[in-house]
Amino acid sequence: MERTFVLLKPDAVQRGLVGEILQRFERKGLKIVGLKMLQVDPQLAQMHYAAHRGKPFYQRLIRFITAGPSVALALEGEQAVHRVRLLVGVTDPNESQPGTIRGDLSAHVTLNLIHASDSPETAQQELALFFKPDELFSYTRCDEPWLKIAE
Ligand code: 3AN
Repeated sequence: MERTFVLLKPDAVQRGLVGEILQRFERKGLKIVGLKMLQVDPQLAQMHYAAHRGKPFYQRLIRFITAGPSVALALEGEQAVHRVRLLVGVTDPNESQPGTIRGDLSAHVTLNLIHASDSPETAQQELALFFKPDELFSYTRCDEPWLKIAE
């Protein structure tokens, strides 16, 4: 089992899309193991987007991510990082496929609703950045026997 980090960005909250996006993950069988609303402050934003520092879009990204409340999510499942990225869709709004969250619901490269970790290593770092250990949960979902056949 793998865990991944997802941030529903301020545009997802403002546009009333939190429930719709959560539902897509839940229906796919990904287990919510952490969930909280927070306002990302500039310091957290800079840590989260450290890889993009110096890029032309960096300041806009920091302004946007700190502009209102966000919802942080920890999701668990087999190959959770990869499967969540598939459900999210690619960054470029002109390339994100219909059926994906970005393909169906967003139209802009900055206002793109959602962040999802891009590797298991990044996921661990991002989960540690946004969640304290006691904010993450381990439990069995009652539909688990109906999501996977024991080998
Ligand atoms: P993703 O969120 O799809 O993993 P990253 O990690 O490459 O994409 O970029 C993080 C965020 O930076 C994106 N979600 C997007 O908002 C912004 N971004 C990335 N590339 C560009 C770009 N070429 N122009 C404007 N904003 C960008």
